[in-house]
Amino acid sequence: MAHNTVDPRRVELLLDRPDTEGPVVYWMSRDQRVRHNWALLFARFRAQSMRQPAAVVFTLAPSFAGASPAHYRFMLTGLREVEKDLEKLGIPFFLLFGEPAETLPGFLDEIGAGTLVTDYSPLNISRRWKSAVSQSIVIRFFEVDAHNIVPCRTASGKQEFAARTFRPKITALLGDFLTPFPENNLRQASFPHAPPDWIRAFDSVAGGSGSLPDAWPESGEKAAGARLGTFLANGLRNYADKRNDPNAGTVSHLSPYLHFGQISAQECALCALEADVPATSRQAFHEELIVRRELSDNYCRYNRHYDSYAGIPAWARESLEKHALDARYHLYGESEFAAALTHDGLWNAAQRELLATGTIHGYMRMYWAKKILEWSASPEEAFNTAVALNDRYALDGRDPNGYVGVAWSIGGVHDRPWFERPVFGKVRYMNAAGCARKFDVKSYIRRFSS
Ligand code: FO1
Repeated sequence: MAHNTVDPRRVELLLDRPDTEGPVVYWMSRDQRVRHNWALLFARFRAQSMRQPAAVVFTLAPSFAGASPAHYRFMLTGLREVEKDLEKLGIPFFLLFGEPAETLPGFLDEIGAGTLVTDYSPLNISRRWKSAVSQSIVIRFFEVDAHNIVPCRTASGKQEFAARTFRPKITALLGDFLTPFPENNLRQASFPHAPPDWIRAFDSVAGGSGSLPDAWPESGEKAAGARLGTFLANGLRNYADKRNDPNAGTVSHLSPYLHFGQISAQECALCALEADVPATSRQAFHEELIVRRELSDNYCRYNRHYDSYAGIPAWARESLEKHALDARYHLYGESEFAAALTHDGLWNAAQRELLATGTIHGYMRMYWAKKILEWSASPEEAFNTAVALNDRYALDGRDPNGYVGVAWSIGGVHDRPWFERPVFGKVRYMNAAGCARKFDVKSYIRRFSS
């Protein structure tokens, strides 16, 4: 690939209008970073070839999928860093308040935009926003997949059944797409613009500009890069054999940065290739970072019910329905789960990890969701509870990875039928004894006891 172009398979033309003079505007949403961002690169290359300036705009939605004020504080803190880094390139950053369809068309007219570029997301809210905006603009509108290494639409044209069927399709294309990013540090002549009203932004959605929960990671592209460096130096080595041990400290802790797009998965994968670690560790990390993460985008792209019980495969739904009337020896509602008030110390520790750190260790996340299935009045209620808790408390929630995590645990998505048992039917079962075989359950419970 030439040094100043973006692979056309990464780019989808959402609105085909004649080429028009005027600034090329990147409507940033999912990929909230300046470096290693294919959508920004595409906008800049196009601007430079048309001898036009580039600009970036972010539309702040008042309520996003159950996000808490703290999630918004994390996001806005990262966006302030984006604004400063864009400043160094002479690229203005604009912040609009309210529904994109109401604010973006007027803004684009105001600055005489000639092209609109946005980044790819399979989520329904993102699709709704883009089709609404498409109705009210008359300039070319491109969507660039800046989140996936192999563009989602290229990896597969249909919903995949499992990692087993998806992995070969990804692997076959990594040669084309797992490549170094072109640099584009040319500074453009900046054009006059009012700075974003950050005070209003923090006050309106983030409950003011207070500090983040102290167990949360620091927000922003720089902190994300530092986190990657630390993980590659200390955690990646044991990633293969300690990945299922929540006490081993080998988790990358990159998922909040990947969710908010403050770091590029492609950059993480490229750096892991350079790391001096056993091949098994690198492969285990690539499996999570590339295959599993892109499989969740695939599920959300091709299954509109990705965040609901209606989306799970027929074999699982039939089996869960067959066992819907089995006795539940414990029953909890969303508020008891949220407050970690179950009878099970291990489950409560996982919920407290979620409340304190904004994430649950991968292995425990499966146990956490599967026990919600076991202790809810119905499988559908369990699904809704798990999605609601994950979206409300997880820093990396409101993300395809989170929805697929729940759908796998409760609905057998990307998994296969197991031997039938009460309540779970043929959905894979997990219990505390299984956890105890993997790691020191007592020390995990101690770590999250209050
Ligand atoms: N994206 C936006 O474009 N505007 C928002 O106001 C916004 C809020 C938000 C809050 C929490 C959160 O986890 C993500 C949020 N996002 C927002 C980014 C969001 O990750 C992506 O735009 C969607 O997930 C599409 O993938």
